[in-house]
Amino acid sequence: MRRLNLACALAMVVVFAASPAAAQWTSLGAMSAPRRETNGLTFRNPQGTVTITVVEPNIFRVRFAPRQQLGRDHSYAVVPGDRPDPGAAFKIASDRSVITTSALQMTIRHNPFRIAIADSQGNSLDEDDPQNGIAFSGSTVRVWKRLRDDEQVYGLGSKTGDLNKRGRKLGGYNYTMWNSDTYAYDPSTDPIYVSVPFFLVLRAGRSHGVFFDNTFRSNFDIGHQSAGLLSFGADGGELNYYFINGPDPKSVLTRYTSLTGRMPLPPLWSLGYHQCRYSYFPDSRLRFIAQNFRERRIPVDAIWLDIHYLEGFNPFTWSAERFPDPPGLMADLRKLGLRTVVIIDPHPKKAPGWGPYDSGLAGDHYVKNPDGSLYEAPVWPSQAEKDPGPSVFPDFSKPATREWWGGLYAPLLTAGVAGIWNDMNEPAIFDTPTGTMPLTVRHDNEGQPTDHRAIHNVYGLLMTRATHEGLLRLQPNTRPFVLTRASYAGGQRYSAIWPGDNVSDWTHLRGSIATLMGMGLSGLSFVGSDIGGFAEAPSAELYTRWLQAGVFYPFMRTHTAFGTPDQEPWSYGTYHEALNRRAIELRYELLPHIYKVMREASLTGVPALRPLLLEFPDDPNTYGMEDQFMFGSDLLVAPVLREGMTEREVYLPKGEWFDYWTGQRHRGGVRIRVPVTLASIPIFVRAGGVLMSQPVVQHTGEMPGQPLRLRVYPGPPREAGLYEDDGESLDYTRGEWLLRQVTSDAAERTSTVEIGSPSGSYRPAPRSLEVSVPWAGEPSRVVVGDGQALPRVAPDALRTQASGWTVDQGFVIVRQPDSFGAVRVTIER
Ligand code: MIG
Repeated sequence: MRRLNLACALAMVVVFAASPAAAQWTSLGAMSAPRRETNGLTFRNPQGTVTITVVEPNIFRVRFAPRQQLGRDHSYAVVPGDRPDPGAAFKIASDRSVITTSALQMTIRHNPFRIAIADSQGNSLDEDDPQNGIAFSGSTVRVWKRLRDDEQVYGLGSKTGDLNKRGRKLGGYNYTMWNSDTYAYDPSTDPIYVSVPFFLVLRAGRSHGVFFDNTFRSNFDIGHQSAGLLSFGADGGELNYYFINGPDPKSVLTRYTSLTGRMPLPPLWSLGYHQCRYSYFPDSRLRFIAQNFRERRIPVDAIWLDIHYLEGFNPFTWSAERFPDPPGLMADLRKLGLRTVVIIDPHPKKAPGWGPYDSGLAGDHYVKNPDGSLYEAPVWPSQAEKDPGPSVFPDFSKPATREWWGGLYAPLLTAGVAGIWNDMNEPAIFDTPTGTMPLTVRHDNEGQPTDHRAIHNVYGLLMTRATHEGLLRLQPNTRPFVLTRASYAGGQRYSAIWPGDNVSDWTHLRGSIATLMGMGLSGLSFVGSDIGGFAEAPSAELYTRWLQAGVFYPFMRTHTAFGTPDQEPWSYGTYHEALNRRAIELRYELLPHIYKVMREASLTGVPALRPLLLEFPDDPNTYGMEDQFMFGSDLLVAPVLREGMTEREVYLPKGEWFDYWTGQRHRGGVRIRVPVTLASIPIFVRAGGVLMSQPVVQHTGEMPGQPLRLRVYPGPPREAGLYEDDGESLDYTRGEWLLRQVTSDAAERTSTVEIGSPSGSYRPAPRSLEVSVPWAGEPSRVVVGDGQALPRVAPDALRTQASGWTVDQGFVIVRQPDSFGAVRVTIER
């Protein structure tokens, strides 16, 4: 199976390599003076039409079609909405037009037609290549731009290989967008499951991005065919791209996600640990797994049902034999604090007389052949033991179909399902050379019918949209949880995304970091790879290391393929069970912090799991760094990613850092060597950082009433927001949250931690607040507020006291009831 896939991938690359050479490109040539539009310009000549629009002062949009009129202005990625007048100035001369905003200047030379963008000081950021510029060939459109030696390129969605996309040599163009079911892919497989035609350029700390909003098969050449050129284009549709200014890479992401939307705040339970396999069945097996977690005291929040829970692999059914009482099972799991997530694929069986099939037919919801007949094809239901048959496929590009599909989840929710897993939505089809639908099948395309070439890459996105919107309609005050395999730019609005069928080997563990960081740099914040690897089986050591790295995957789930050995945290003997428990416990200790960072990501589009370059864009050492990462802006994580290590090198950027485990202080700007054991997860905290944590809980339902622990690391005064809400409902969108700012100040003789007055109307259950500060030696006094000195107690006694302080392992810990209001703690030397 694996071989076969590789062979297919190679064949595709070869076919593709031939096409650019064969293409006869027609360049745009000369344009005469443009027509002035609201916030833009239109250029037209016999070859085609170009419009330039100022979206906002930091975003320009360029559209080109080799026709006299542009098509419908429509996007599945860009969030509609009115924007304020960008206040652009236009100067039109005979040979050139210049558009100036408060941040950017675009110069358009008319003959030959070339675009160049500079910042307001005139520093060039992006330029069409003098030789090529915009061109077309048949229905193919493309643009060539200059690529400088010192430009790094990131993003492009879910990709294998290096974080830095420049310099990859695979033959042909080097990155393709065409959602593909690529079981057991390897580091050179491209494309895989998700298409995000967005990239971010970083040059000496200065950053901008380009979003090519075209859903056809597209490709990006990053200095491969010619070292000084970056080009991108698609097999159809318009050349429709946005230039997005920085100047820092975080701003690029914030602006990119102002166009394509942001991840909504996930339910807290979905940030806990998930246990999955292909497949847990029958029901007694699920109960057994759940009981093991609880008896072995290994925290977990969700257990997953893969395709064997279904009757004949048909979505929206239950196997009566394996799962005779789904509501009873799920209620019992819920009593153990476990939620259930079930898989739903986009291929209902063609089964006349079965409700969902019939209602889809009656509503005209299925993809059709060009002659108007139903498109039918074999997917999982064709492999059913009893009564196998072909499937039909919802046309998610039709709004009414999305609504119908969303409604089909009602019985699952009623039965107690908490989350939905959408798989196979590239879409994957069995027994065809391409693995997907014929390019000729018909889609509604929101009222402008088209064929599969235009819809393929958004099929998964639109399925998750149907699911997400359906869940919200059915349970309007519950945050939906959806996981998908395929998606497109903007997919972050509807679901978490996992990069499919990886392999249980060390290369894949290492590769997951670059892939997930690349997804984060493409607007996809809620991501995680299959822990332990999907295909094949990990060694005990590999599984432990993978769980340790997975503590910092935004989405943390173990998953493995059909027929592989058991892959539960206890499947590798008691020694590894203890290590695995400890890794998952760390996830739960840090969950308040993870939640707070995810909430920030939902507001800014800056991903939780992020490459160092996002925090240190001026430091070239970070540009290719993919074996360590940041979680939020305060935690630097350097998991052990190689077998048999006793030491690992960690790069600490300029500034001061604290070892998370020992409190030891390190000056940055250096590489250090950290001794490691099988238990080690090297983590460093940036000086000035504030971490929220809690004692270990077995699931998120146990969090209310737990003490909130704040670890405050002295450093350059920084503000940190402590965010909390009910973790489950949408009340937070109506002000039901608790947000407090923490500032800290370390002087020679005193250290002060100040928690500001709260905003928002949410208040957690009564609990203690524990503030810890790294501290060498013995404090003389600890004072709360304006004067009350707290009693000193022994470390063991602290947790039984309402208030007091102690010194423990390099930290002063101060405990008192959380008033949920402003409070100041002063520690005196
Ligand atoms: O053809 O549902 O990537 O996670 O376990 C395989 C069975 C279909 C592929 C997914 C994988 C899942 C599996 N699915």
